[in-house]
Amino acid sequence: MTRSVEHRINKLREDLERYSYAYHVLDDPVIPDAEYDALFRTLQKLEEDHPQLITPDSPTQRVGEKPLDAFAPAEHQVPMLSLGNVFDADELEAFETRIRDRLGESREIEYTAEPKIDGLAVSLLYESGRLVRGATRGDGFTGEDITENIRTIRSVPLRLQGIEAWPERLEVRGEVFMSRSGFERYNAQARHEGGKTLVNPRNAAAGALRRLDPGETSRYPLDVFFYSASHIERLTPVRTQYEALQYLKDLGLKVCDEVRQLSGFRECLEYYEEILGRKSLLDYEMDGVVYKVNDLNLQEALGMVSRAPRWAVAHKFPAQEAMTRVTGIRFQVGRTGALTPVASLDPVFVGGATVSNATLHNMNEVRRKDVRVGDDVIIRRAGDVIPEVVKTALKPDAVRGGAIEMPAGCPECGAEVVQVEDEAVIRCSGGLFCPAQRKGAIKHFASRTAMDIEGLGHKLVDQLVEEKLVSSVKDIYHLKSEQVAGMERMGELSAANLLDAIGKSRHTTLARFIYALGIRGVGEATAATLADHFGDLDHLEQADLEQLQDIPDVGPVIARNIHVFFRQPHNQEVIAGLREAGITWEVMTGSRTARSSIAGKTYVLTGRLEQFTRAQAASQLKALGAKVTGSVSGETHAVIAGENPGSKVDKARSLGVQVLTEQDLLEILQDE
Ligand code: I6G
Repeated sequence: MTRSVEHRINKLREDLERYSYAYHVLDDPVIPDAEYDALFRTLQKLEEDHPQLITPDSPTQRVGEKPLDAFAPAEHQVPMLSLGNVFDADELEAFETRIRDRLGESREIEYTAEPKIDGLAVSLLYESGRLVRGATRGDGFTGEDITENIRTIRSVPLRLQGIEAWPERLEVRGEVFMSRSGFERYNAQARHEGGKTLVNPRNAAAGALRRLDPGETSRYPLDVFFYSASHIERLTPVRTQYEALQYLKDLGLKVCDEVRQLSGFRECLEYYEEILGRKSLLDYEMDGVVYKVNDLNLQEALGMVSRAPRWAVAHKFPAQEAMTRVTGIRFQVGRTGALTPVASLDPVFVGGATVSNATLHNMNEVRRKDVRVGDDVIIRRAGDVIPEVVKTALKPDAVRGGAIEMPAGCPECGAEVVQVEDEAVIRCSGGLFCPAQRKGAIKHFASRTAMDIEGLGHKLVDQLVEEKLVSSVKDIYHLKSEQVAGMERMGELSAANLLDAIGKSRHTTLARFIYALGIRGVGEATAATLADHFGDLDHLEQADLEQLQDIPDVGPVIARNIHVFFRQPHNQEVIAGLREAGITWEVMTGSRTARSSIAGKTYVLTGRLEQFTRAQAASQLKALGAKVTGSVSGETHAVIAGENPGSKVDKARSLGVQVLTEQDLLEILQDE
């Protein structure tokens, strides 16, 4: 009896999967909805009567019953990178030129081109063909485990289709989105039922994917396109991006059908223009197109820069614009003291959201655009970036207010406002005495991509600073629950949760900690590069300007910011306080400096070198953790002698210190 039931159940599951695939992935239904529903109910009934036969990948098991308390962290096996952008034909040509130069390639480069969907990046893990995990992008290294929510998306297979043996592990990346038709249908239904309507598909998809109750997520019409895979171990090797996408399709994973193979940047431009012309006819929102070098070997040869692949780029669509009126202009003080002029606007709906504030960036822009209170203006909103005022759109008879002047004092603390020569930005000189800067630094420190202290939101930070309970980031770790519970909208439970989150943040990564310090110009990618390079904070703190500048992506300005930051007594005191409060991270033994065999050894350079100046050679050695000094002693590991070396070589010989040639130096640098 059970065997025949099992057989029926398996057959129903297979049929339902096939019908669902035809409907949700191929967009080509093969049976009427009512028939599908009837078969689904039959399966449900059989499983109800024989619960021992329920398996997690049954079509009836998409929606888990229990809401979660929180999303668990999900570490990505391969980091989720970001994409560089180009905005016009010249920038695209430059992208291609960079690739050709790097590869020394004179032939046309082949690309794949596909829409850049305006959704949320996700990473899905299949083990032996079964979906075992779904995660958000997060900071690129660790996201949130949203497996239960991903399972509710009908176009995500819970079990891969078989064309041959599945790879043991397959990690696929894609974009979750809400189709325009799904969005319209949802809103029509909501209006009909007197429920809440959604504002735009992107925010709706983001909100739906972050619901703790998968039952709630399943109410939204989410969809997905996959665009890349890693851990492919298969019989037939995949040689190109295009073949990889074909492989994903063969496994039943949904791939956008606008993907093309193209040759040279001119064909990419044609693709861009063509798809831009008909983008409103497509059922999904997109903010550009993505080109990728097709040949996977070339992708590998090109590698990455700043956590973005050199072999791919997003070509963004022009931003969306609207007209409105400026009702006021105020200056907002950021965490680095920069005063940003912000225009308050008559609210206007643009690019799927209502906008009532737009940035004017800096005083140079205010003067150049000559924006005044009362002016009609054009504003622009593009993707996730803050809306900006593009220009005035004055009527001929417009009566105008006075020109906007740079404020003499900081609107938050009254300190003098200064403009550094050659810099467009004006800054409050109050430093961390300015409450806005202090609040900004603390908010940044606690933010999700920094120390990730859940519950320490902007309003609470404002209160804690105003009540003088927190004046620097180290004070966060000395907060008492009764102090927190006394704040507005906080109770004992939320205070306990916050203290718990603060406790958890004590164990972090070096990259997050460096980023959290808020050094000007050091974003997430640079912080990760610094962590990777130095392996521990002590090495970074002690690094000199040359060592810092030698790191890819760290130019002279950022190198100076880092150098100055670690030499300020106030910052040293805060870092010491944080360490005393128990903040720890793992020392990265795999870092370039830590694993270098010359780290800690002392070298002396003398004579004229052929390949580089002595200063360049010194800084490359220092970048690997070596010391370079001017005089030879018993501590010297080796003297590197160029042409006409002089007395240092004699001294080395007399002390028994080895003397190396420029060629030896090149080999050392290459080996490391
Ligand atoms: O964010 C992305 C969107 C679309 C991507 C991407 C993509 O391909 C169609 N591809 C890569 C390689 C990355 N981000 C890093």
